[in-house]
Amino acid sequence: SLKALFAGLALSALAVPALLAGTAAAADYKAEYKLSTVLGKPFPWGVGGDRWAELIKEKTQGRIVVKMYPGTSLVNGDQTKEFTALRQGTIDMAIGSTINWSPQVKELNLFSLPFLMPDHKALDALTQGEVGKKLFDLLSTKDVVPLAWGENGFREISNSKHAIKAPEDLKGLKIRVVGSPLYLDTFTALGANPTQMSWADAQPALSTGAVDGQENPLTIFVAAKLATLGQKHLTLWGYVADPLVFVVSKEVWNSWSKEDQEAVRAAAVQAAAEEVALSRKGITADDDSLLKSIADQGVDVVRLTADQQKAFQAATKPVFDKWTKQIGPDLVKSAETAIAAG
Ligand code: X2X
Repeated sequence: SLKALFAGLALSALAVPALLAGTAAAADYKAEYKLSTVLGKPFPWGVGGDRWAELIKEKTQGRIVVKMYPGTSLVNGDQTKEFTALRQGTIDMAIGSTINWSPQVKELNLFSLPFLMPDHKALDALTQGEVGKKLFDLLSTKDVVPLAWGENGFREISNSKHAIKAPEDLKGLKIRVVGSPLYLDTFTALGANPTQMSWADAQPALSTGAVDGQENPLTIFVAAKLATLGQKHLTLWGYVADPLVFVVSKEVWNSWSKEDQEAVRAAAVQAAAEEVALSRKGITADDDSLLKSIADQGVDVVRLTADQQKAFQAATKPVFDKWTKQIGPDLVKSAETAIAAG
C-alpha cells in the first residue's frame, strides 16, 4: 500500500545518516592493531596477550582485530624501547613489564626496590590499591591509556655454578639483568658482576656460559627450559616482582567509539585477571607443582630462611635508599603503608 511505502521511505531516510556515521567510524579503524609483548605462548604473558586479543574480537564483534607481536619484535627485541615506540605510534597496544618501561617512567622502578614486597598479597596491595591508581594516573599523562595490571612475577635467581644462600655466594658471578640501571646497582651491591641484555640475548648468553646466571619468574624458568641451559642452582629469595601493564596508545584509543573502548577495557580486565592466576599457578603453598617439576629437572632449589633473606636485604639497603629518592619518597611511603595495612 501507499502508506507502507511512505513508512518505508521515512525509515530509510532515517537509516541513511546512521549508516554513514557507522561507515565513517569504521573507516577510521585500522585493519589490524599491533600488540607488543616480550613473551608469547606458552608463557603466561603471551597467553594473556592472546586472550586479550581474542576477547577484544569477541566483545567488539570483530570491529577491532589485534595481532600480537611477541619478542618485542616491533622494536627489534629491545624491550626497553617499547614504551617510547608506544608513544611514537609504532606500537598500538602493549602488555609491558614495569621493568622494561622504567627507563622512561622512573616511578615504575618502585616494584624493583629490593625486598619491598614480601609476597603476592603485598604486590596486590600495590597494584589493586591507591599506588596502582597513582601509577595509572601518571601513565595516563604519557600518551597511553592503562587498563589493567597483569603479572610477570617474583624474580628468583638461578646460576650454573653453585647454590646461593648468602650475598657472598654471588661474589664474582656474571648475572644477566634487564636494562634498568637499578638492577646494576642491586647486583653490584651484592658483589656480583651484572651485565645488561635483552631477553633475546640472555638465552644464548646462558647457553654459551657468557653469563653464569639470571633472575626471572619461575614460569619463565620452566617455559624457557633454563635448566637445559645449565641453570642448575635456583634460589627462592623473592627480592622483587614485576607486574605487567595492559595499555593502548592514547591516539588509537581516541579513534575508537565509546562502546569499543569499554569493550577493550573489559577484555583487558578479564584477560589480566586470568593472566595473574596463570602466573601464580604451581608456585604457592597449596599448589607447588611447578616447583616440583623444576626439582625433577635436576635443579637444586634453595628457599631462603627469613634470616638468610635479611642478609640480602641489608646488603641492598643502600640501593633501596638511593632509588627511593629517584622514584619519589612519597610514592615509596604510600607503598610501604599499603603493604603494612595488608
Ligand atoms: O627480560 C626479562 O627478564 C623479562 C622477560 O622478564 C622481562 O621482560 C622483564
